[in-house]
Amino acid sequence: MTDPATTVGPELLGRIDAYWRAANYLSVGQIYLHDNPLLKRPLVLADIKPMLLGHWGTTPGQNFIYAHLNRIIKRYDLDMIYVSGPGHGGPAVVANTYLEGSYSEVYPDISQDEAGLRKLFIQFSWPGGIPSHASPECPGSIHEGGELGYSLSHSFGAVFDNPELIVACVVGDGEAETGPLATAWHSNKFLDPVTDGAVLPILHLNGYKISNPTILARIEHEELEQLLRGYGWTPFFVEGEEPALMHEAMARALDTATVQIKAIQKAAREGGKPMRPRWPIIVLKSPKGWTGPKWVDGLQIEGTFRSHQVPLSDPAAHPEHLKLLEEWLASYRPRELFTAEGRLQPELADLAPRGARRMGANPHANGGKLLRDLQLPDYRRYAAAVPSPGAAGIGDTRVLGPFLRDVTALNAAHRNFRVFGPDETLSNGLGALFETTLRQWDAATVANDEFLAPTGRVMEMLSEHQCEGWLEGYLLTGRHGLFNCYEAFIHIVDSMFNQHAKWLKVTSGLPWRVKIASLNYLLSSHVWRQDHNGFTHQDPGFIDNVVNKKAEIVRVYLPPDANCLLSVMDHCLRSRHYVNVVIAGKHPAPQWLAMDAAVKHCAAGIGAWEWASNESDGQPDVVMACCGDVPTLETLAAVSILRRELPQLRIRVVNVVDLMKLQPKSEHPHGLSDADFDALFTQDRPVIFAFHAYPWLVHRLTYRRTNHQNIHVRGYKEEGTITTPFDMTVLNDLDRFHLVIDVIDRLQTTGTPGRQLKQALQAKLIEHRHYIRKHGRDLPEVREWKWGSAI
Ligand SMILES: Cc1ncc(C[n+]2csc(CCOP(=O)(O)OP(=O)(O)O)c2C)c(N)n1
Repeated sequence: MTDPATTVGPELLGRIDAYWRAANYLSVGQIYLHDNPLLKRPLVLADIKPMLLGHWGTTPGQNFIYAHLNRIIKRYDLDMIYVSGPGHGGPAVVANTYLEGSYSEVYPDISQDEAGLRKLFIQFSWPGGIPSHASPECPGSIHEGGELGYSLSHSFGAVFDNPELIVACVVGDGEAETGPLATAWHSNKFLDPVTDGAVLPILHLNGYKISNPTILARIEHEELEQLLRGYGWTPFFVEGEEPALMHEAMARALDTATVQIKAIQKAAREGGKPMRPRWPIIVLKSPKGWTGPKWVDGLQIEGTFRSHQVPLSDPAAHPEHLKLLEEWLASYRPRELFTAEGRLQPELADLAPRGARRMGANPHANGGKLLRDLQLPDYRRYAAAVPSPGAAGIGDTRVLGPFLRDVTALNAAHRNFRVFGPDETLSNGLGALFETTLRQWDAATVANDEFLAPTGRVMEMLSEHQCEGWLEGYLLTGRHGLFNCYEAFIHIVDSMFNQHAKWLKVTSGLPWRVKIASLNYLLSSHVWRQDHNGFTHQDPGFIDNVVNKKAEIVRVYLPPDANCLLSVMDHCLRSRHYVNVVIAGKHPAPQWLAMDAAVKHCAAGIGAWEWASNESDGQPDVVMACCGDVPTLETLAAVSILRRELPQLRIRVVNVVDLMKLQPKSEHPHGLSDADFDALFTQDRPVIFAFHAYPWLVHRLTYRRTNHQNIHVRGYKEEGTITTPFDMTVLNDLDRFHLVIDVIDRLQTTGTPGRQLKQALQAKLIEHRHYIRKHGRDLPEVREWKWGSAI
């Protein structure tokens, strides 16, 4: 490998320094200036924004990195995007995309002249303007970095199946203390140098967080180096504060890293031998708030935590700060950098890459541009046979498995579909995937390992954070995917989901951002069937969090059986710019709808099941509603008892697949109109609603409906343990016997037969309790119950 260091001469480094100064100038301008953008006259108070908001500390380091990345992109003709871990340094990405011209292309109003500069400055952290982070509004960004920790995972997601792409990922040394980032270093064991691109992490060791030192900056140099090597990286350190020396060191490090990346890829791609490379990483140790005010009000600012946000506060209250600000801005020598008209000097503008090579214009960072539709097989071909309701099923996700297998196979050539999961793909019943693909794994393998290969479509690491972050990065760069997870542990990524949903909301309002594929969750091994694991694994609350998010973005589906699951999943994989949550069981369970009926039911999202109901004149005495596979089973079993024991009772069975149907139309695009809701749930009849998750959610969604006061919801009440499947429902009052008792209690009209039935069922519940304790399994009549057998 040649040492490329000597190839960057002083003239070029001098221009890079000027470019860096220009970006720093624009960054300070964004934080402070309301007018006088080129400092053509002395600063006065009226030139300063009334509210000073933003983060300076991280910004000059990121400007430094961006300027140097521009050089290597041009030198090696790299296809590169930039991920800003400390994305709160928004001024840096805005300044750099403005300097390279991509910003003005997206926002022509922010032109590359004095008027545009003025607007650029005013809009930052300004009402009606742009946020202070590397927000979706900023071209080139796939990662806001507001909530720290996900930069490396996003970066790896972006380069999977993008063999020519390199993501330069700035990792904050504070960010590196987060759990997700700490495990993300291991992503290098999952990257195939043949079929994937590369991530070049740049650990930004500026030493401080908001008001604390960072751990990585306060361990010995050798210890940090060992840590990074231990994670399988080859570190290159760029350390100091003297700009001229730092430019030289950074240029050398980047050349070396790029040459190494290219060499690794060449060897792997030509050699044909599986390998796990020790990819390069750069550690940039530079002062926080570099080039900013050194001391203010007797306190050191540059090189300390005090530079994190706005180093010079409120010049109105501190007139001397105005002078300091002017000196600070002038220190970048703006007249050397910009023409009198406010354009970047041509010899500096020339440093930026051209066209789509500019990091703000790279189509990978606007993934919808590259998105191609998935090829989907006809899901009806995978249907479970349902000759009549109640037919035996093998486990709903196990029916879905072959469909996903064939989705994978059909799109293998395009390499644009992956399934992610924290070691649960087999456990969740999706083993059929391994008939066509393997788990991607570049670490060592030994005899008896299963389904591991350097390249594969299934990504499994026991980190829900990585699965989520990888998938988000994969989707944001224009591909498709599915995250399968135990229902209880998807909570681990509650917050990541939040951030992704926010991203989707904002980008859906930006006409230049092209819609991306939806983020699809398949939650299995759910609360009602955690027979192995018990209470720790029982938590259906993820969807409580999900429905907080914008109605335009979130969809929640609870298919009652396998054919409905197939129909729902086909729909989700075709959809764009949503978060779809699908909850489905993996255990053998009765099937209700043949495929044609399932398609119709899922298209409607909710509906009365006439075959299970016995109302004749559209005037039921009671509505038995159910949502989720186990609640549907218990409801139908309850209905069969009611129909047998209280045959005069008129019952309507309503099944809900699409949870958002419950919300009013004004609140969610899927919501039923009030008239339709009333037609299904009546205006005044009791509704016994058996629900998969926490019962309050149904109340939340229906509180405005006419008949809300008559809706009685049974769901998970945080009663769980290792017990029989039926006992789980009993513990939470969701079982068939409780549901029947609920009907009797709500209807005062069942008279003596009702009272006797209630008594018999109460006795049955006691019998159940004794039986399971003695035999370790459910009563024969529960285990062997079949729809139709007892009606
Ligand atoms: C998950 C999360 N926790 C806390 C914060 C609040 N916060 C914003 S910036 C910051 C310090 C970041 O330090 P570092 O990653 O080193 O970035 P830099 O020093 O470059 O600003 C913190 C704690 C956050 N944004 N995200």
